[in-house]
Amino acid sequence: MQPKEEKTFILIKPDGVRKGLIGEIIKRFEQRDLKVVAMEMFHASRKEMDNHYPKEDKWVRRLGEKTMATYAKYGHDVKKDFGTSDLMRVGKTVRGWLLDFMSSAPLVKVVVQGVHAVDMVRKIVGPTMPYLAEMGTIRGDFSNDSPLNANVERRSVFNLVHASETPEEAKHEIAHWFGKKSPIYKYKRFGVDE
Ligand code: IDP
Ligand code: MG
Repeated sequence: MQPKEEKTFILIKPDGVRKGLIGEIIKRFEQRDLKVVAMEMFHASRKEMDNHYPKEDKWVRRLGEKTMATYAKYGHDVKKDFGTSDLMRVGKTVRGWLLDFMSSAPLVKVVVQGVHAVDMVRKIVGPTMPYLAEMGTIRGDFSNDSPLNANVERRSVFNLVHASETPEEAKHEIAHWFGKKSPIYKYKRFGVDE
């Protein structure tokens, strides 16, 4: 595979769609010379979202760890909100909130292609927690959500966009959301491919 054929997967989350940010979000990938090669609006079922997010213990535990770290940082009692301090159980609860949120309104699925597409898109999107994301990133410019707030409200962090974290994750997610019915396109982009 040529470096500029690297692809990554993006989902504009319900908050991104409902804030009217579809165009703004896609613009930021395009302006960084990434090429949109597939795109569609759809409403995901909870089951589809369940197959999208990894189910492995390792991923669920990491989600639990992230949540517990926020509780420790702000001196809050994880047992009070979650009824447990078990990493897997906390992770499973947060994963459940994520499935509920992601199936609550339409999403836009996008595949973009370009050199270092996976890392470049993560950089443009910004880190997971909007309140920590730098201005200039999508999450830093359009949201101020924090897990402190989200966990108390028993919902996932609203951070506008999902983007694959590794080329392996991108491969799995592109295969999951784009099949024969939703093709990936090939075309030459001015200034990039010629
Ligand atoms: P990412 O979206 O930046 O890749 P992940 O760690 O993969 O972040 O987490 C998936 C999603 O789970 C996040 O985008 C966010 O919406 C949600 N999330 C992560 N940590 C928490 C938490 O502590 N409370 C509520 N939701 C969380
Ligand atoms: Mg992730």
